[in-house]
Parts: sequence; structure tokens; C-alpha cells
Amino acid sequence: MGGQDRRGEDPPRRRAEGPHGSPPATIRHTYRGDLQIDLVAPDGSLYRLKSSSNGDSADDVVATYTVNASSQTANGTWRLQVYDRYSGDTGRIDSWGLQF
Ligand SMILES: [Ca+2]
Repeated sequence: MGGQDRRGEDPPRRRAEGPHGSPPATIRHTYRGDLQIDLVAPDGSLYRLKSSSNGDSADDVVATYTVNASSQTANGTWRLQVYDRYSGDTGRIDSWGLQF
């Protein structure tokens, strides 16, 4: 920005560009309906990407999710939080990422 400070304005901060962040995720699992997936923003805000659903017996989550993260600063630590809500089948996060 440069220029002069203007009283009463917040300092410029980097924000997520545009309204969307898109984390592509690959999670290997033998019963993906067990899984609840949230994106956790640097300030701790949760964005629900996927709810568990006990009727979804397919394997693996390979998906790209779009959330409205326009109120968040992009800088900081973003986490993918996955809960396996049912006993039995298990899995692991293979990869995930973020695009702004
Ligand atoms: Ca399970």
C-alpha cells in the first residue's frame, strides 16, 4: 500500500483472496461415512467440509471442498480435522492442501 497512515484504519492484513478456499483432500478409509471433516482456520473457526453419515459405506474420501473463508486472514496455520465417529473401520489422511 505505502502512503500515509490514516487514523482509525486497521493496518493492512493479508486476507483470503476472493470468497473461497478449496482444500483438496485424499483420505484412505474403509467406510467413509464414519468421517466428519472440518477445516480449522488460524483463529480456531471451524468450517464443516463433510458430516458423518452411517449409510455411506464407500471407501475413501477424494474430494475438493469449497468454503467461504473471506472473513479469515490467509496467513497462519490451517488444519484439517478429521473425526472417525464410529467404531470399526479406520483410515488415514493421505494428503490435503489449500488454495485461496
Ligand atoms: Ca471407524
